[in-house]
Amino acid sequence: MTNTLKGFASRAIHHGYDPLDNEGALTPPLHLTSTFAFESAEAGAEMFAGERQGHVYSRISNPTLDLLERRVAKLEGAEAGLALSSGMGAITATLWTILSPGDELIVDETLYGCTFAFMRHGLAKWGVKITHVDLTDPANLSAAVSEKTRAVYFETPANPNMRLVDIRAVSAIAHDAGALVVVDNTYATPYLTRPIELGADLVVHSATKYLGGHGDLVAGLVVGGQEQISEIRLIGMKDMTGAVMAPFNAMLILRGLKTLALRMDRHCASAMETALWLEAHPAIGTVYYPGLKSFAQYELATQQMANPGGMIAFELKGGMQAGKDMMNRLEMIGRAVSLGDAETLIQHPASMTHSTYTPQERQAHGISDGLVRLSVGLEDPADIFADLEQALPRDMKQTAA
Ligand code: 4LM
Repeated sequence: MTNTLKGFASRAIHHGYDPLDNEGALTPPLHLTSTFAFESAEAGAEMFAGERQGHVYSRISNPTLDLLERRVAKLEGAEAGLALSSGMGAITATLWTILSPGDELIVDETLYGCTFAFMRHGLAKWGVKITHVDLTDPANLSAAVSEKTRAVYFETPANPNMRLVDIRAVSAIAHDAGALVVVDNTYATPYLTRPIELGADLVVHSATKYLGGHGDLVAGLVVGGQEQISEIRLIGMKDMTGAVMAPFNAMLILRGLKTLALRMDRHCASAMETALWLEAHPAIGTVYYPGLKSFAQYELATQQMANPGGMIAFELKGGMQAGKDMMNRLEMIGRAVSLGDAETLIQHPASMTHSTYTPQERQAHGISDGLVRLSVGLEDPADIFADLEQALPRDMKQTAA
């Protein structure tokens, strides 16, 4: 019954778990164990040989992680999932598994700072060719793919400048060229966008963000086809990175998922209000938010995203110094990296999350020095506006509409 539920929120609460299988316990048990006892020496050997199902050791699998993996896979419309120690753990384990020296990885222009560093300064060192292509226009991918292209990787919306990529169009071009498509769905979550249903092969997440939702853990997930996920489990996770998720974190994410739909509705509603408020403020230059009519890819956002999300990027007319001054005056809004928490958080990508790019790389990749990133939290929107209002340059203030 729990596996046939149709609604997203119902699946996020119930999928894969029946209390009657666990003495009626409403909340799934937390399996704090590193290893698992074998019924016999022969049974253990069979498990190692892959001839018998079962848990062997928690770097490979664990029942608490298993429930989380099945639940997130279901929410994403994927066959299988794998839980890892961080978003970077999910990204590195996935790419170490699917790439070999000599392969080309085509990636969008804009990526989260550590993902960019892993590819440009890490993977490239091991003989993988990294080619940046502006994927906001899928035609650019057609021109760039070759028989060496093993995979295409992008974020949508991209961190930090909110660029969108048309998942359906890019997946069709990549597949025609025999390449896999890997999408980082951290910003949108499966509640707003389901890349697998649009043609992607693998979806990675920083579960640290909206999936966990409470700023109390670091974790990652990858979902996709059963065969590929098994390979990532046994190669990228078990042998190459060891980046396994702690069972306690899996339990916290299972708890976070129960309110994902509710939280995302509130994040989106408050972010929409905040984006409109910012756009109307005389001290603010450009606001990048997929729900604004002024957003360059507004049409794509309405097709691909159920709602425009909880993240906003904007520039102050006074440039970088004005942005820093504003951040320093904030009282409720937290000056912190990360995103997707109950608390509204603000950060400066050029000097924080994207300082892994050189200044020249930031310029070439559309990350301006004046950009400020806001993760709109779950507080009352009036308190968010009041804090922004008192922090913005005083001589340019206007009364909020
Ligand atoms: C941040 N982001 O932006 P772990 N993918 C995306 C991300 O935003 C992040 C990761 C992967 C931020 C962290 C400090 C789109 C992280 C990496 O931090 O390894 O769980 O995720 O503020």
